Amino acid sequence: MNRKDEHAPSERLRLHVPEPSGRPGCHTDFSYLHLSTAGEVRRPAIDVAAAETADLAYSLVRVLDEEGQALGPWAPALSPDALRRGLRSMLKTRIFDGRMLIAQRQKKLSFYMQSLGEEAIGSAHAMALHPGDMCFPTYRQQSLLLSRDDVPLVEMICQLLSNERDPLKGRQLPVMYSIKRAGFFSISGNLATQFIQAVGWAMASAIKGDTRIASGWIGDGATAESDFHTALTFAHVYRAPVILNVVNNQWAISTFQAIAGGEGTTFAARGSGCGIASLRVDGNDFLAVYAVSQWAAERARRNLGPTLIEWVTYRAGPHSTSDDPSKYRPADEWQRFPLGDPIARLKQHLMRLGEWSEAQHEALHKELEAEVIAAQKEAEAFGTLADGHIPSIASMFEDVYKDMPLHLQQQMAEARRFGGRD
Ligand SMILES: Cc1ncc(C[n+]2csc(CCOP(=O)(O)OP(=O)(O)O)c2C)c(N)n1
Ligand SMILES: [Mg+2]
Repeated sequence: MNRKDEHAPSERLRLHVPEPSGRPGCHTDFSYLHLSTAGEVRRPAIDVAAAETADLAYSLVRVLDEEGQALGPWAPALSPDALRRGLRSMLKTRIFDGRMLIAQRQKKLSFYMQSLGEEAIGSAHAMALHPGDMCFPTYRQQSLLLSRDDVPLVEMICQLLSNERDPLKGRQLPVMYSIKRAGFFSISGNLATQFIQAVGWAMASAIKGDTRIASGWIGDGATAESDFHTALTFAHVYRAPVILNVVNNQWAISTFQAIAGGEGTTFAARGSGCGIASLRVDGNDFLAVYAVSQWAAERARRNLGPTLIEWVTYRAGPHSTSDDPSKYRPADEWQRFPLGDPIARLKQHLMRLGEWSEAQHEALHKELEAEVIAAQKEAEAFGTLADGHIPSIASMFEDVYKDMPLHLQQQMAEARRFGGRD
């Protein structure tokens, strides 16, 4: 054998390109999710070392079983009133999303993004936070706002309509709210920035000796951004008081979560690899979401460090009003998703406890629908995109500098000359 033969390659090299197991017309095989049974996964001590949570990054914390029973060490002690409040937040979010979607189709707003199927995550997480804590959400955490009593629906709808009462003056895309008093940081369209901002804010809170914690949000797809990894390093090194939420809803527009790296491992495992306590949790289980959020918040408040949580869920609607999912996934995929519908699951649990009935559910649905319709009517009186009641062209140039510099004055005059209305 000469030297050349010795090093001859035995196989042509190739790359692995992950593919979803289902496509339009072909059912998804959801065995890739690797589920645990309800009540099975252990609950570690609050001061557990990050390295000792490694197994929790590969299992799935679940509380509610198929029959609606709450099982195991993560079952939280929530009163029936608190559970009914949670159900109300989720239902309100779903009804709000449904109405705003129709309003977009009626051209009253330019764009909308639903959180259909993901309502438990923000609704339960919000219950674990304190006033003054700060969330750095993406565009799919409206349930964080809709579960609060101090954010009027009219204010949210005016933002969506970009009308004259829009607190953001039409400068943000609809759904990109900014409500500081509600602990809801301005949504940035640049994904993954939420994570570095949340960690930075949490570090600042600790530097100031404050008691407020941060909660950062990211989707499965956006974890592929370098900001995600930078945020984990800072959070780990300085033990920042932050909760790092990864919402794995299986899709990033038309891209399956495996393309962002969820195939051979989990998104939660990214956290434990970085020395951060990490858990993978059933995001459609209101009780599991509350219990794990509460655990992570307590760790942050007690200077025990950051926690990364992968919420496993399913984006049941299109990515946005500009998307058509029938092009890339089976139409009935949500019905077949093994973690079910978060609203139906909490409803079933409450009914099992004897604390809820079909009649109460129907009445709540009607009441919330009337509330959303009334707020929409009130907000529309301040204008919609369809009737042209939008902020003046001048508002594009205002509020940037204390005194408008000459070049902006010139550009504003030019915009007006070329037909911009005041
Ligand atoms: C840095 C960055 N890259 C790309 C985009 C375009 N974009 C908007 S939404 C989206 C998909 C994000 O998917 P994921 O993070 O899984 O969140 P989801 O929409 O599923 O909630 C992309 C690629 C963006 N907004 N920001
Ligand atoms: Mg996603």
